[in-house]
Amino acid sequence: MSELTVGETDFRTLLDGLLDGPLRSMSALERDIFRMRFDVHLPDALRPLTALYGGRADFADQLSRLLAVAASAYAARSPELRLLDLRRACEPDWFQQPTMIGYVCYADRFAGDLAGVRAKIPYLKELGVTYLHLMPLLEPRPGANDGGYAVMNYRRVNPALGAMEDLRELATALRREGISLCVDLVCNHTAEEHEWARRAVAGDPVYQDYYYLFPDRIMPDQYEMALPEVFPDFAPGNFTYLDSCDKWVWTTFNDYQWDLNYRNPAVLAEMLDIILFLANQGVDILRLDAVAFMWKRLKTDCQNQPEAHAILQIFRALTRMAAPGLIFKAEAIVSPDKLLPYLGLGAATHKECEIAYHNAFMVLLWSSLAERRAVLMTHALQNMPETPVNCAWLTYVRCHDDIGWAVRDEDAAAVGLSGFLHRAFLSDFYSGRFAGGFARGVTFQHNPKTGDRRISGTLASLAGLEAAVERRDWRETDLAVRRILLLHAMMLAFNGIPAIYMGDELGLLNDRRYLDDPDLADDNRWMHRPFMDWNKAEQRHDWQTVTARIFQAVRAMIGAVKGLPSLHAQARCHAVWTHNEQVFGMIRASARGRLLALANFSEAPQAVPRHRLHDMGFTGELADRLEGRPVDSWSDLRMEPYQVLWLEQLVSQ
Ligand code: OTU
Repeated sequence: MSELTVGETDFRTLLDGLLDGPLRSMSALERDIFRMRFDVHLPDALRPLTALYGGRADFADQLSRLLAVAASAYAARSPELRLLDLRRACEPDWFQQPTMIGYVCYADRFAGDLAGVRAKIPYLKELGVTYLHLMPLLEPRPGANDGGYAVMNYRRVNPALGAMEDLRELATALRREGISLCVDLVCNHTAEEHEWARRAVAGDPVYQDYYYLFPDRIMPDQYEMALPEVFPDFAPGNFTYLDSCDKWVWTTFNDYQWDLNYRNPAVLAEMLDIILFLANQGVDILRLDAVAFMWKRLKTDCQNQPEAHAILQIFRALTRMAAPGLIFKAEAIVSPDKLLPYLGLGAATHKECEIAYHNAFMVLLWSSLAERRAVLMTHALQNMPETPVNCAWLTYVRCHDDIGWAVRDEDAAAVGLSGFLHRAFLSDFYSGRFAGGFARGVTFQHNPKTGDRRISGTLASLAGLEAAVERRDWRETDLAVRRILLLHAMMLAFNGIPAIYMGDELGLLNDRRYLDDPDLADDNRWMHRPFMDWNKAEQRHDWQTVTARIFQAVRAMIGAVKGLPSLHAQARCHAVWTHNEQVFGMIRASARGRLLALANFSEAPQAVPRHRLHDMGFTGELADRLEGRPVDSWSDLRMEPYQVLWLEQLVSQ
């Protein structure tokens, strides 16, 4: 380490300063607990901190500022949450258990406001939900705000949803019902209306250093040469000219979302303070938005830089001192090799984020459905790096965002496809341009420079329900429902926390009402962020309806997952060849048990040869855990259109 490293004695002085400062009124035991966490986690904070700011003359001051933030948050944490911290230390795999079932919604679209969400806890429990992700709920800028991803005050709840006290009460109510709360933290950028941004515009140099501001286009032009565009359609380019102060500001996303400058340690300290503030409201999981973009480097795409990982590791280590019950979910929609490090690899193993979105799996599911073949998915998943054992994927079949066709050229080539043409096929297929297709999606962000076309649409509409119902075609309706259930069964069987997007459990279709709202109209992702249809939800008890068929089947699957130790997130997930290109297979294997999930991705019946099951070690009497039925052990395995089986051996041989 450099001469700027804080020496051994200084750590003691630092700790003493905390014990005599923010921690002074705590009991001896509480102070000892902090001391212990300080000893354990300080090295994990120092390593990345030195990497980022080790060259600064004020490094020691920056370090003590961060530690003071952690200590103050520790002192402010409620007794109930302190107990929760201890409980999670006793049960570190709490979020990996097969009982973790996620549900994602906008509070207003689901239930009006936070109090409304609380009133809907019985509905969530009926479905079997144990993890609730509420979409951005901190105070956004007025008008267009990218679905809440443009925050102007991180310490205030969006007044339309309630107050911070309502969030606290909701978190407590959920916890008592066994539901963990996940909330978004938009840590890459703020709204241009945030106080920091306003002060920057007013000329305050302290706050100008919170963002990437440039006096002219010289640097922006250089950066642009290697930068992609996230919203090429409604927010082209990555910089925005500010009339108010004659400067250019870095805006990766919309022009009102200003990227934060983490080269400035003050920004890191502010964000840590916000993280711990939210932890102390009772939030269990923070979804860290757009983490890949948090560090910029010339001549790169400014994503996945080592320093972005260092920032997350600092957050992780210091949060473990103050509020160790809180875990992190990385929102990094990047290729698998770039994604794995967000779960912590090498020296950072178990020291970064606990959860990350498995975008590739989601995309491959849709790709297999369109192709009626699982070859690409099998190959691509087999070539993914190993998942670290103490983590969980967030598995999903769609979310509030569009679907981008992240199929890698090398994976496509390996199975005889052209990556470019296959992605074009998927865009055509899901936007309804492909003859014989079932999907009703809409193109999102066509990029003429790259040919890239992403897709918007609800699960049910993309899976064919909208077209089938419109045509009153009952055979097609049946097939669409089967597709919807297949996708749910796949995300439930993969390793991680499955997250159902609100309304998919009822088969809600594309909602075009967003077109009437000028703040939303140019962003068709709102089409698949529908308002909850509580009248339709009532139909879930009427077995004759499509709604009930979907809801009750999803609910039954959730019930089945919860009773299957073999689906614990620590169990590895291997894609396997089934000797039938239409049937995808994956094995979940660990000391807890072995389960073979099979899915027929075609609308025709299929068979898997019995000898193939034997090869994979499934020899004895088998049971399908999804339907709770024994399976004939002698003949080849027959599968209905779009059927999924979760096979386990009854007695090990
Ligand atoms: C995230 O998106 C959010 O999920 C989006 O809703 C926001 O618009 C965006 O950040 C800005 O806050 O940043 O790491 O398909 O996946 O925009 C990737 C593109 C992101 C999205 C991407 C994503």
